[in-house]
Amino acid sequence: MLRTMTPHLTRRHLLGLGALQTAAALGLTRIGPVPEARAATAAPSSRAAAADHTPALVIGSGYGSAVTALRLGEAGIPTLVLEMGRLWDTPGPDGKVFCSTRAPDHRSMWFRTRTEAPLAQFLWLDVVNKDITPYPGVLDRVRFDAMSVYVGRGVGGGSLVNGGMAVTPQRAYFSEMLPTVDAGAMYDRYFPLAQQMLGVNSVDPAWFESTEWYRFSRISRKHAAKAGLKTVFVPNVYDFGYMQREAAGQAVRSALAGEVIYGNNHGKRGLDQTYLAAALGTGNVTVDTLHRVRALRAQPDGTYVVTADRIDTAGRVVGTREIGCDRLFLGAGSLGSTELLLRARESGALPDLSEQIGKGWGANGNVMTARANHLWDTVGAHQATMPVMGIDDWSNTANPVFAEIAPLPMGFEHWISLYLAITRNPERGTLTYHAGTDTMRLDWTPEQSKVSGDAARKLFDRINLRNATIYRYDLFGGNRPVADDFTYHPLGGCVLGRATDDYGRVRGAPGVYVTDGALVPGSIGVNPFLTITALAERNIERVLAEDYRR
Ligand code: FAE
Repeated sequence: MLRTMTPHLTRRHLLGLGALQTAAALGLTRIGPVPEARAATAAPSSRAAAADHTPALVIGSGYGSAVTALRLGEAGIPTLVLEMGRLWDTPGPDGKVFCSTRAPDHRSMWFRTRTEAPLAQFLWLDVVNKDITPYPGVLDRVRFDAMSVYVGRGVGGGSLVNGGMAVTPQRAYFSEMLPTVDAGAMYDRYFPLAQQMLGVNSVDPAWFESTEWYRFSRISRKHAAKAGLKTVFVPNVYDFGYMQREAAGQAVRSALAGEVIYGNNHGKRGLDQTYLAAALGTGNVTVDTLHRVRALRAQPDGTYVVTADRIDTAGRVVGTREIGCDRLFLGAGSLGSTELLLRARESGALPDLSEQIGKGWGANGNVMTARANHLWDTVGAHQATMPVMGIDDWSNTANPVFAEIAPLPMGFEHWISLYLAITRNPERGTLTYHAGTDTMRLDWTPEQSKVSGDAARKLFDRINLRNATIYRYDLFGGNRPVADDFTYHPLGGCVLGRATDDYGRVRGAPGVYVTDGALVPGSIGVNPFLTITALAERNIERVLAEDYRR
């Protein structure tokens, strides 16, 4: 089932979407290659991939992986993508691929018996989370001692569950975080390329001003302005033309039906409809789902072997595969890629990996907070789930904060203004591997999170003071007005220029590359997927030009 139409569909996209639909219809865990697409590929590879060996292997199917798979496929290199989650393209008995935030079921979370939504309570009551049957659901919450991390699972990674905000970082801060990257090339070429490929668009300002669905944003804008703060529109990959048709009753509702963190059935351009569809359309890319990579090792001839467990929808390991590859691209996300490299280093499988693996991890300064409005400042029972506006106080050197005005689509008036603040937190944690339990830990303390929480509070104290409003204490558990102990934006662990060279080549393992959010050193000042995509484009271009010409 095609969830939404991508604009400017190329023949390659259509071929790839066909492969996705075929796999979904037949219930296959292997997607592609499409025979027609192979024939249409301009530069067919001279090296066919043997069953247990592939020229290029990509782990994960999020932003970094999807970019890498497309560019490898276009270059005619047979590429196998291994993704631990499932393909999200088959409707359940209710006719929908994904469940909504208001009625979560087994599809919502990765092997849980109860959902673990970011907002745990309402009026201090445990009414948000629901009991569910364990299943490879689309959202995971990875819990460490003092921080938990939300990630997407499935073909498309985080693009399946995220809020779609596609934000370009401030150039000065980008250069501060990634000083060895040529910012000119990024801002002139790779950010625009990523925007175009991901289908980034913006809400029509006139519609925004008039629609009931964004009343919550306008109220927060008014309160920010009263405190002398500037707001900006934030671009998104959700198709706003589709959203306007939803509002007009001409299209099936998705963003206007409470769908977001457990997936969108329509309107959102996930990677399975953009980069991954185009990658499959090259005819050189295959995706194997429900394959969880557990180990990597080097062969004496300079190739690599990956060990992957095949799991079923009950979570049982139903087989194990050993797959050889000439080159290995890690795109399992900040946590996934770092864990694989740490385990390989500590187990002696890749002993020459840098001591920098695991370092430089950060939560992008994430903080959620909520304010209680006056009775006359209604936020509306109807709220679109895609945020389109942020309070931009990043240039305030005393307390830089970029705070998105987040929806809380409960279907009734609740007078709550909700925010996801991104703060400039210089604290970094370290990921470490413990062989006895075969687990990865995050060395991160509540004090390190407090730096983010305090910065967010400074901004919202100011807004509350000017508007004579207060925080909500009933939403995050423990009577807290801010939640700084979870993140949607895990970054770092294999930082560019430290654990890798300046293009993601892993130090101490020639032919192994990191492609994802693990490259970004803990903070980027805005929501990160556009940066991860643009950086992956830059890196794979260089790798194809240099490493494949040798
Ligand atoms: P990611 O997209 O996480 O993909 C990694 C993939 O690897 C996943 O599909 C995993 O299942 C898979 N994987 C992991 N380990 C293994 C393994 N061992 N074997 C096989 N497969 C594996 O990586 N960012 C924005 O810019 N804007 C937003 O509006 C936004 N909202 C968000 C809302 C939510 C609820 C969440 C969770 C995140 C949000 N993010 C947002 C963050 C964004 O989705 C995230 O930065 C990117 O998805 C990270 O991209 P990566 O390529 O690093």
